Amino acid sequence: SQQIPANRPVTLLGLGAMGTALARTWLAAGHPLTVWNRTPSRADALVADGAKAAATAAEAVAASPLVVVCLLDGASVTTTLADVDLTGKDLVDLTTGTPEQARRRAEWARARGARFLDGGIMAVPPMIGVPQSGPFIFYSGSRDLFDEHRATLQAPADATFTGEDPGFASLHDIALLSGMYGMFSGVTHAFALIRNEDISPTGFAPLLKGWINAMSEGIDQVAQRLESGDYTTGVVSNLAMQVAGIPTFLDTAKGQNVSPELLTPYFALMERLLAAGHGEEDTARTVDLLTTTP
Ligand code: FVH
Repeated sequence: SQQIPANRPVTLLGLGAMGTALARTWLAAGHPLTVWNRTPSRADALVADGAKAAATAAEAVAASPLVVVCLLDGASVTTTLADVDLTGKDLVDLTTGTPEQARRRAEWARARGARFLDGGIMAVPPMIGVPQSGPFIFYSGSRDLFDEHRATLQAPADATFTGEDPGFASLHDIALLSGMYGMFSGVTHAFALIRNEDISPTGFAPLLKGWINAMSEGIDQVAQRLESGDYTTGVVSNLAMQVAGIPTFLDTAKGQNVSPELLTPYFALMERLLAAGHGEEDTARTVDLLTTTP
């Protein structure tokens, strides 16, 4: 069988906060690393640590079969790679974008003779290369490319393949981040409620964290109900009971001089479900109110 070198060469385009963090992990793992950045001085510290700086993006791409891009946005990727020969290259784009942009990028790369993987980074730069901080990166697109370069892609963070649809990494990324924003909107409202009272935020925080951790168990139940289509079995806090409680939340917010604007959109969905006769069910059905068949 073919011998695969342990530390394969990597080319990285983009040395912003994230690109620099990625670069450091490949250097630390002993990969020959070629870097390029629009502002060349950002490569200086990496060159001092063993990276090779290319004068142009084309020169950087020519240096390695595996080319990783981590730039600001899709437009900067298009500009950077516009006149670059990608024939026979394995292109991995870790720039954040939409699923549709990733699908278009996959077509664009294929037309230029490259295999393609899109990536969604679930980490901030200080978490990269620090496995105990829990970073991971979603990948989607060419399964072969992923399998062949898996060891290299694992250096910065755990690598999870989400499917051959190139849009799936981005879709998973944005779905998880959306869940995060939902959580923080609840956290924001909770802190606002206690803000003007003699309750210390640092004393309150462990209570809120413990409650949210306990409630996160409900994520599995939502998933099971969506798959089974059964929103009634084993319901412990049905929709009718929860809708009856809405005035308590709104009156408390008013009493604390807190705007209810972060809570009311979700309450409105619950009220719509109740009006449609789903009072005995679980709130998981609100997912279906948000989705329309394409
Ligand atoms: N930093 C974070 O917390 C998040 C975590 C999750 C993933 N994101 C995404 O990663 C991409 C890069 O983010 P970044 O943190 O490295 O961003 P910056 O530090 O702002 O660096 C931007 C790099 O892009 C280069 N660049 C910008 N415009 C162009 C252009 N028109 N042509 C070529 N390069 C361009 C910029 O170059 P320079 O300003 O140094 O010359 C930086 O290398 C991003 O998609 C995040 O959403 C990070």
